[in-house]
Order: sequence, then C-alpha cells, then structure tokens
Amino acid sequence: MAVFEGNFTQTEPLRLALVIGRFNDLITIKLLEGCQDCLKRHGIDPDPQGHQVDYIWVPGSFEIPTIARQLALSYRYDAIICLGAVIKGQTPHFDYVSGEVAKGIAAASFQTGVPVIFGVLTTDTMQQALERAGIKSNHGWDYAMNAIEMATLMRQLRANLLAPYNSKTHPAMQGSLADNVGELTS
Ligand code: INI
Repeated sequence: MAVFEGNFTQTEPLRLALVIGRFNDLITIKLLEGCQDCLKRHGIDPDPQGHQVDYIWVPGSFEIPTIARQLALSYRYDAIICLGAVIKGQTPHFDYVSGEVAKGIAAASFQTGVPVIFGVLTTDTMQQALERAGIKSNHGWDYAMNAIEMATLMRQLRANLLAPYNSKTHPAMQGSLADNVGELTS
C-alpha cells in the first residue's frame, strides 16, 4: 500500500486559475495579493502574461461557481482558487449569497474532480474581513497553499492510480491535462 500527499516543491508544471469577486474588492484584492505572494514563494509565476496563472474577475461571489465550474470543465487547470468576501449586512442577502457560493463551489469540484478552493470569506463585519485579509493574517496565502497541495496531490494520483484516458472519445477533456486525466481503476 502507499501514502499519497501533496507537496510544495513540484510546482513548475502547475496551471492555476483564480476567480475573484469584485464585490467588497477592498477585501478580495488583499486576498489576491496574499495568494500571489504565496504562489511566487513556491515557484509559481503569478504573472498573467506568463503560462501558469489565469485570472477571471466576476461581479460578486454569487457568480463565482458558474465560472469555476466552466473552468474546471476545460481541464486546463490543476486547481482553481475562488476568492470572494461576503459580509453580513442588514438584509438576508448574506445568507442567500454565502449559502449558494459554498454549495456551488463544492459542486463544481465534486462534479469535475478538479480541486476548487473555497476562498470566500464569510464574516459578520468588515473589521473581521479585514483581519483575515491582511491586518492580522491573510487567508489568501492559505488558499494558495491549499491549491498547491491539492494540485500536486492530484498529479500524483493521476500518475499512480488512474488508467490512461482516451481524450479523443471525451470531448470535454481538452487542454494541457487531457492526456493525463483518467478514471479510478478500482
Ligand atoms: N457579493 C459578495 O461577493 N459579497 C457580498 O457581501 C454581497 N452582498 O452582501 O450583497 C454580494 N452580493 C452580490 C452578489 O454576489 C451578486 O453579484 C449579485 O447578487 C448579482 O447576481
């Protein structure tokens, strides 16, 4: 038998997508900066002109799952990081948005098998959000770590447990990872 786990060193081949909500961008831009800092320090080039990270901006957290699922279905990315900030107001809007975004991100990941990282802060106040986006710590850094760990883990699983995948018969499996993606043999 074997132990499989991700690592933070084999990052050169990784391709990532970041989906970022503009709503509360005072917070999401800070999360993004923390994320980029972590990626850079682990050997991933965060330059949008480079070949490792793509950035997709959406209006708010509610829109994140639709785009994350579409990106996952492209099978071009080892992991997708979703960044958003849902802050409780005086209306029930918070509950609708936070509930749907959490369910949607989970569904995008389950349905595709691509790691989709839940980097959406849900807080009672702006102060709490600020504390998690740089004032005390920056959760953006943690989300990037989670993405690297899951991405390298999935590469290992594909190399060791998954049968060769015939991309010609599966039109959904196009892109750089298509030749490596497989199904669990048993
Ligand atoms: N979007 C957020 O990302 N955070 C919020 O706190 C928020 N609140 O509270 O309204 C929010 N709303 C916008 C929502 O995500 C959609 O963009 C909008 O409803 C259009 O579909």
